[in-house]
Amino acid sequence: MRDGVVLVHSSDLHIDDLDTHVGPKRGQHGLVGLAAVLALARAQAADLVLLAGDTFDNARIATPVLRQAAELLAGAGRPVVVLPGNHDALQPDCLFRRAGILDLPHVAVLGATHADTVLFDAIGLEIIGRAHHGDEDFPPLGPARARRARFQVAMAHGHYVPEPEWEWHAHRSWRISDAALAGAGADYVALGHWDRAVRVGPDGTAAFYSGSPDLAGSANLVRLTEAGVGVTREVLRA
Ligand SMILES: [Mn+2]
Repeated sequence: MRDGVVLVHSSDLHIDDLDTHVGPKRGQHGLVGLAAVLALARAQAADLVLLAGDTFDNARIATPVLRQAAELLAGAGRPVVVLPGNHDALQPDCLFRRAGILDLPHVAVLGATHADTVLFDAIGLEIIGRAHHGDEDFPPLGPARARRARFQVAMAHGHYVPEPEWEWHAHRSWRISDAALAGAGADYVALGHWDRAVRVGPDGTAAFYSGSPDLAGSANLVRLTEAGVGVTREVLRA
């Protein structure tokens, strides 16, 4: 077993049909972002890739676009853990199935291929996360869980709200509190739902939004070792 584990964390790729989302708000297609994230993982020899929600923009995406995404994932060369977000929530006629992604042996889709935990025994890593299943509100980050591996990473797709603003944001769904982040007990919390890359939460908690590839222009490179966690933002190249 190596000394540590290297992860690439991205989110909010919003892959959509090819003729949409190419205006000023989203200047780069989600498939380009996905290719760039996987290229970064390859260049860094990352152990695995985390996609923390809204990989896809909506459930109506044309099947050929879904197939292109599946082809990129098929060539990832390493495990990929996908957390369904509010834009790509799990549904009975799930887009991940239509894409063929559920058939890829090295791709885990939380809530579909795995309930809420993916264990990588060989590298001593456990990934936990609660998938979105629809529009209903729920706490995206669960309580601390007993460890089954030396490293534990939590994924969550939702809206971080600092303690003083909690009530002001009562209208929002999928709020993530300081208490939830502090109580998660994970070595790293991989967040999605925001387009910008930012660290959030109380001191002593390694909780990061990666931001989207097209707006942040980067992904998070996470190194977990016995000494702690190191996080850097890495520029993505198309
Ligand atoms: Mn979202």
